[in-house]
Amino acid sequence: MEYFKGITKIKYEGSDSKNPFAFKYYNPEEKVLGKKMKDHLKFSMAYWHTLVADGKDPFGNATMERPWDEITTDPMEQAKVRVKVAFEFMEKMGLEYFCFHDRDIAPEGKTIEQSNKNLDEIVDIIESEMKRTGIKLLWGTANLFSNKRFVNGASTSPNADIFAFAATQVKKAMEITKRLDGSGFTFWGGREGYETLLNTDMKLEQDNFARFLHMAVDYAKEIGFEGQFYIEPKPKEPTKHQYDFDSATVISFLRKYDLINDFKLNIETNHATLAGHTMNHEIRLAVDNGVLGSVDANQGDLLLGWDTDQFPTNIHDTALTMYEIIRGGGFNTGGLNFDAKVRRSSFSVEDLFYGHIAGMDAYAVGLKVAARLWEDRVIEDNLAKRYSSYKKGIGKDIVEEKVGFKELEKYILNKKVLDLNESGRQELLESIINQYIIG
Ligand code: XLS
Ligand code: NI
Ligand code: NI
Repeated sequence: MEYFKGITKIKYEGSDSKNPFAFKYYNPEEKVLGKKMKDHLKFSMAYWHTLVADGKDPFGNATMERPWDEITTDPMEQAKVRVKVAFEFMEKMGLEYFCFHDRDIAPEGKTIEQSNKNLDEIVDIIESEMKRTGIKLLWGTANLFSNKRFVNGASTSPNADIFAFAATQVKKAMEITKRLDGSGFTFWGGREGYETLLNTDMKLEQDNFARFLHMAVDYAKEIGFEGQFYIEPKPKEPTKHQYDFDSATVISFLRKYDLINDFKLNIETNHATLAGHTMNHEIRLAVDNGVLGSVDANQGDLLLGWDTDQFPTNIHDTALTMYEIIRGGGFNTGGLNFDAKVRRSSFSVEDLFYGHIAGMDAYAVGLKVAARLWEDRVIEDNLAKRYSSYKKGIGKDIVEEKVGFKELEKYILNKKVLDLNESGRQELLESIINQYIIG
């Protein structure tokens, strides 16, 4: 059965094309810095936004018109249809990876045994579709936030039974991720955080969170799951104080609890901006600390204070994001997962294609701009010059840790006239970036 009738595989037609069902910039086989575009970018579909989201918001009901959900009202039968829809969509889009939460792919049952049975049944179908198409699982995860039992968090719940339930759920989610040969497993904080200290033992909650992650690492060893674990930082939403606020917070958490060698970061653009950072700042921190793992590619609306999860279309941002990724050596286990949803007024099936095409084209442009900036060493040469005082003399002694306050005082007293500061040339650099974008 074909679900997207009349839509054929999306092809690259170049920037003059007026065909809305074509890539204007994403040319998967084109080589950039010696590697195919598709292997730099490793685009992935988020199952939850593309197959499950229905356009509900706090003020209105579902708007999405999904003919395949009308075929049956039985949730398991619907889940089976959605697998076929998902793979047809990815094939037509040329998306070679996907990501899911356990509860996106199969409905939760009345008991955990029933939920796991539902998962096994759907995973059978996913497995055969993966074999048929060659599409791979970028990462799996567990939904530890939708059900009301997680109202006070999962591994940071004040209720030990909930901690145990969450462990049981993650155990199964790891098993199916291993079965599908997933290259990663993500922990996004969900409701791991709190609203008020009046009722919260923050130290116990954070200690328990770390205990939970150590259990996951132990279990991965036990079952031979070799995928990469990720933590996905996010501030503010859904709890007021999310424990995984941003890259810096997560890195210090991982160090404190001796998890830094077992986890990398999955960094999301909209979460970066919610934390008051740019995406390139968040990636730079991860790269400099050796923990860049994967990216949830989307964009927020800077005028709104929540996670709008829009498809990325801002090529200035995709260029600077790709620059940091290239500078960090590119993806290993990770990729660019479109954790992005079409607006609730973009309710037709075609919009799912337009959204992904927009995002893939924006990242293709970003990649090409970033590659040229990298090859021409525009930013790197400027940095080398700006910090050159640390390559010689007293600066070299500082970097090599040969001097302390006393030696520096002596140096300054002898020196009398300091070397002049140099302009940071921010506006010049910004206009050069524009020049590279426009071409
Ligand atoms: C929510 C997160 C979520 C994770 C996966 O804001 O981005 O979608 O990526 O649990
Ligand atoms: Ni995400
Ligand atoms: Ni998000």
